[in-house]
Amino acid sequence: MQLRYRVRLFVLITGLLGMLIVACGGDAPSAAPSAAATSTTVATTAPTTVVVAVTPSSLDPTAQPIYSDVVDGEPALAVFKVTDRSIEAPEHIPAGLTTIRLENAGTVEHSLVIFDIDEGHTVANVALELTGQFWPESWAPSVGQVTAGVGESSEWTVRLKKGLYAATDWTNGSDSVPHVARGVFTGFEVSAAEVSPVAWNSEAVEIGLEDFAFTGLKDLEAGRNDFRFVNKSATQDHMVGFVLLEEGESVVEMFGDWVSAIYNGTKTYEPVGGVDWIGPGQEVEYSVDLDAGRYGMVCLLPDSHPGTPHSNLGMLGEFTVK
Ligand SMILES: [Cu+2]
Repeated sequence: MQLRYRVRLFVLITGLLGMLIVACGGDAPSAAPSAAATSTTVATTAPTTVVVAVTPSSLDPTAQPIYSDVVDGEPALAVFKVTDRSIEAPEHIPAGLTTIRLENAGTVEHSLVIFDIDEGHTVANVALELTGQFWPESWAPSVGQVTAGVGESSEWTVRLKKGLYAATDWTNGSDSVPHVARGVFTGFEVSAAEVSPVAWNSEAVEIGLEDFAFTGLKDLEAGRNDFRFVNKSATQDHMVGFVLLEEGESVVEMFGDWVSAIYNGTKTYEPVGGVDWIGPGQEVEYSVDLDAGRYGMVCLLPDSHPGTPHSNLGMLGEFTVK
């Protein structure tokens, strides 16, 4: 588990460094993460053998519906079943508070990110952009990303508004090819107005995501904890990653100089989940079971310019669960 997470974060950070290099070149104003990095080298160019699938993965017309209507004031549930080559998902979802669930039916770890696409752009545009190592933030802001191991699921809740959305996994497979280039993407339409609006969970612990700090952290009780992450930045994507700290460890020591730490290759830690790529102004809900212990909260996403991880800029926190 620890090794897996270290490798995954290593892939992330090499992606960030690829982006930094692109950004310094001055030709990527949208701050594009590299989707081509591997776990052993810092790749700065896209694989040349990628065949881009430009149509959404096909849906099995006989499959059971995987969108459930709202029940008892709860958010609706939309299930995204991700394999190594496709995403099976609802094509239409009514507007409103919706829980997006990633079910990993593949043979490797998968992530699921959702983009809210501006008019005039398509799902294929998003897939091509990500395959070419560009992040489509100026015309398709992301509304969150979660990750799940083989046979596992992970979910978060967002308020969907009318429009076209893309769902994909842009992270690399074990062959260093981004899953999006293998056909792991699809699109869905969110229709019109909410029929009966569902409110955010008023009991949730609200965590503010600011440039560059977490606000609202407090000590919690063991068990299921409900959070609402509110990105208060006008320009930056942020994430919340939970990590379990061992006796005597501090999150600043662990992540305060994340770029150096990852290249030392000596630090391991216990992942406890979280939500990545929450776009500017977005708010999401996320629930997680926490055992008693000390936890760190980290944002490892890159500053738009020059690409420094937010953790290096102070976006770190600690709390205790009793
Ligand atoms: Cu951040």
